[in-house]
Amino acid sequence: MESLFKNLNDTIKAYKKVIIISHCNPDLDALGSSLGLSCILNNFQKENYIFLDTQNENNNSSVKQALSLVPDFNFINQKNYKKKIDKNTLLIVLDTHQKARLEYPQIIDECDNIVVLDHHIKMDNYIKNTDIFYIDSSLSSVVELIAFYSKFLNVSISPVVSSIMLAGMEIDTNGFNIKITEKAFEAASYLVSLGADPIIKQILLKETKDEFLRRADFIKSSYIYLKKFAICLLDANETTKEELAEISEELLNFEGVEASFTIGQLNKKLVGISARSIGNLDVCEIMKRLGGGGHTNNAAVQIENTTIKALEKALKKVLGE
Ligand SMILES: [Mn+2]
Repeated sequence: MESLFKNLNDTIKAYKKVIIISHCNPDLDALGSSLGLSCILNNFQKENYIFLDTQNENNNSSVKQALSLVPDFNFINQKNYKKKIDKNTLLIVLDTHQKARLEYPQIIDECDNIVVLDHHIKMDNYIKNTDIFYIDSSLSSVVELIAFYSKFLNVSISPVVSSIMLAGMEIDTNGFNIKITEKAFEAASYLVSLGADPIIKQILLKETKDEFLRRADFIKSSYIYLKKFAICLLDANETTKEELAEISEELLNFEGVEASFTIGQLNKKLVGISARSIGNLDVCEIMKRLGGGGHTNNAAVQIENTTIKALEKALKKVLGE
């Protein structure tokens, strides 16, 4: 990681200003890492902006709450970003490495100088022609990477931003259960040393009762298969990858469940499965059999022109074997 950080220092120094951007439907890892990096750049007295539509109605409630705590950052959006881009601008992409996943994909074509920092499994359609392209899928979160960058530089991050970052780590690790390593705990401990506040973190992680009940309804209809697999079907309604993941993560809490699979309609054409395991079963292997991929305890597949029922049948066949 040290060589990355040295490289990152040199790259940032070479440009006059930095635009930080993350994925659409931002979560607290995307926002927390963006804010943390902005704090570090402020410390370098480097002109910097976070590309995020703070007024977007679709921002989730945690992100809206977090944004209300950080009014003093330079947020830019589709309407006013153009003036910030010239040959002296460095674009830093966090928490994704795919153009299509960005908050504003076309910015990639408008910026010549790009850094990508991510912790997802590398996909084929990654952003090319970058100054730095760094993916470490063993990291719990991009927050973890930014926390270590701050530590490496000995530059502190404000307690409020540290709290948002800690909440981001908690989300990405399903409550410090998944992808949690000694390093991840070290990053979390470092954030607490910077003043991350457990009360702010708890408030940020709250959800509305309606959000909880929608998920609870689906979970109520889930069932156990072959004693150790939980399967949940979200019939009819269109859903998101995030919701499928949240339900699978929740199903892992039930007694006896070693792996969970949530199947839902992502759009008119596409059906997806989000799979999770407590770690002793390799859900990546199971998803690979269906054409997907991922990690041992966190994997997924999306298939076009199929139905939820057909995918359920295919999944059960693989589980049976
Ligand atoms: Mn993340």
